[in-house]
Amino acid sequence: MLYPILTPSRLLCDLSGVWDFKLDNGEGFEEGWYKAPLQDPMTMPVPASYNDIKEGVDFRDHVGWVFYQRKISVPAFAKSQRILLRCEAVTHHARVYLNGQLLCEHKGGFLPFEVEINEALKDGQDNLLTIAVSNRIDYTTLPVGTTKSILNGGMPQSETASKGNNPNFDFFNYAGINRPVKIYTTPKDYIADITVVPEVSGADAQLTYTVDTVGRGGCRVEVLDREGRLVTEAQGTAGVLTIHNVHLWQPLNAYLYDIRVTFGSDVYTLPYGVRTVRVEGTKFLINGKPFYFKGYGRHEDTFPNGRGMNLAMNVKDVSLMKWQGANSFRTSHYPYSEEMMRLCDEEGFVIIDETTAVGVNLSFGGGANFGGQAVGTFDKEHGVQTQEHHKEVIRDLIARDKNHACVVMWSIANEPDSTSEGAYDYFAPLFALARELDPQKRPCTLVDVQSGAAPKDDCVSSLADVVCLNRYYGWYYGGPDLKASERALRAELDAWREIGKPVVFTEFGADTVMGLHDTTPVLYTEEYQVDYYEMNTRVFDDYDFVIGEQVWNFADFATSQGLLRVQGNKKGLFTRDRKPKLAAHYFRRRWHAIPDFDYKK
Ligand code: GCB
Repeated sequence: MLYPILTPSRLLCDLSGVWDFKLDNGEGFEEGWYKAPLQDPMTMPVPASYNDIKEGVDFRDHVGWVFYQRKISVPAFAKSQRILLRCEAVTHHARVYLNGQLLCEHKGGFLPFEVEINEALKDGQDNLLTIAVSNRIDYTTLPVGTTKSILNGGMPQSETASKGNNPNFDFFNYAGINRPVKIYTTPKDYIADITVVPEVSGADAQLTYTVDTVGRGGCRVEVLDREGRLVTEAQGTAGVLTIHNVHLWQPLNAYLYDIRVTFGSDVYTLPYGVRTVRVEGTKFLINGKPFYFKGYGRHEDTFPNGRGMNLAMNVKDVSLMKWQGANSFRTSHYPYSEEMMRLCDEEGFVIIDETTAVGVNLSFGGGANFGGQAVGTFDKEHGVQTQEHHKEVIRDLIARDKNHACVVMWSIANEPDSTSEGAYDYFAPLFALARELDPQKRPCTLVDVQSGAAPKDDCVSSLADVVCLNRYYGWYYGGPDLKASERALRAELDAWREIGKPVVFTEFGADTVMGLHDTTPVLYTEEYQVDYYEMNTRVFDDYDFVIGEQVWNFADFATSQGLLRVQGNKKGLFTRDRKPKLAAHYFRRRWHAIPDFDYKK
C-alpha cells in the first residue's frame, strides 16, 4: 500500500485540524448522528487520542462509540480523477460516513485503510464527513480485551470491567482518530502498488521490482540518487534494476535512493534504502555483517496527544536515541505511524516491526475462567478468537511496510501464551503467512513472555528465526535480590544456548520514579534501576549468542490504573516529558562503547 504523497499527478489534502466531536450516549446510531451536524458538539483535534483532551474520568474512560465530524469539499477540477479518503489509523474500529452514507467500516486501530469517494461526493457544496470510532476490545480484537484487569490481580476494577473492556495489556487504551485523515487523488489509470527487493553482490545491487497498475499505460521506473541524478532505469511493470557501486543503507548511516515510477500520466516516487538482512547461525547480519541491537521497546505515547501522532516528539525521540548511542527499537506493541517509519528510513534507525497482537495470553491477571473453569488461551470455544484477524493484520502490515529499509524483522506477537496447548497450531500458520507474504523474506520472531517453561516447550524456539526474550530478573522475578536474579538469568540463558538461535532481549527493566534516590539502592530509586541494568547487561556480555538489548522502556508511559502503576508505567530511561534518569546516562556510556557491528566476535 502506497503512502499518499503530492506528485506531478496526485493532489494531497490533509484534513488535520479541529473537528466536531461527541461521545455516544448509546443511541447515536439510532438517532442518526452521522446524517446531520452534531448537536452541541465539543472541539477535538485530529490527529490525537481524545482521552486526555477533556477533563474527567468519565470522559477519559468512556467505553463505546464516539463521533467525529467535519465538512469537506473537493475542487471541481479534481472530479476527473479518482478521489480517495484515507485514514492512517482509527483506534480501534471505524465507520466512515459521507453525507449520511456508510462508505466503509474498518477493524483494527493501527493500520491504514482507504475508500474511493467520487460517487458519494456532492458537486458544488459542502459534504458532511462523519467518522464513528469505537474503543471496544475483547477476545476477538487485537489487542485483546478481557473482563478483568491485569494490573490488580485479576479483580474486575471498575465499571469498565463489567462492560468487558479491560485491556489485557499494560498500556492505556487510548482511542480516536490517532493518525491523519487525508484526501488524495490519482489519475483513473494509476499505480496501485510498488514492491522492490534488493540483492547485493560485491559493489553492485540488483533491485527486482514489480509495479501493480490499474488501467492502461506504459510503465517506466527510474532510480535517482540523493542529488537527483539518474542512476539506472527500466521499462515495464516488472524487472530488475542494476545499481553499480551501490551506496548502501546502513544503520545510523542511511542512504535513500528515489525510485520514480511513471505509469501513463501517473507518477509516484518511493524513497528506498538498499540493504540486506539475514540470520546465519546465531548472528543477525545486516549487509553481511553481524549487527548488535542497542535500543528500546517504546510506545507512541505523549501528553496530551495520547497515542495520537506527534511529529515533533518523533523527531525529538530519534535525536535522544542517537544521543544515547542506540541504533534500534521495536514498535511495541502495534505498528507505528507511517511518518515514523519514513523517519527511521531517513535516520538509519533499525526497526523490529510488531503487529497489534498483544494480550493473546489469558493467563495474565490470575487467568481467565468460564463458569469457574480455567480457560486455556487457545481453547476453541472460550479462548481468544483472533487468528483470522491476526492474519489480516499481518497482511496489512506487510503490505504497508514491505519496502522500508529500516524494517529488519517482523514481530508476530508480544508475549502470547506460547507454551500453552494450541499455541503452535495458532502461530505456525501465521509465521508461514508472514514468510510467504514478505517479498524480502525478513526474519520473523515472537516476543517471549517470562513463563519459567523450558525453551523446548515454548513454540518460540521452533517457530522464530530470532528468539526475543522479555525478562524481568531483578524486578518481577527475584527483585530486589540481584544476586539470585543473576544466577537465574544465567541458568535460563544456558538453556537457550542449546536451541542454537540468536537471542535479543526485547524487554528488561525496573520501574523508577524520577527523583527518588537512596544510598542503599532500594526498589523504585534511580540507583536501583542502574544496578538492575548493570547486572543484566553484565550477563548479556558473557553470552555470544545474545545479539541485542532493548530496554523496557524508552520513556515512562500511561497505563490503566493499578497498584503497581504510579501514574503510569515508570520503567522509562526517560520520563514521559523526556528528561533522562540516571540509567539514561548509564546506557549512554555503555552504548557509545559498543559498536553497531562485530560486538560479539
Ligand atoms: C511486559 C509487557 C509490557 C509491559 C511490561 C511491564 O512484559 O510486554 O507491555 O509494560 O512487561 O512493565 O510490566
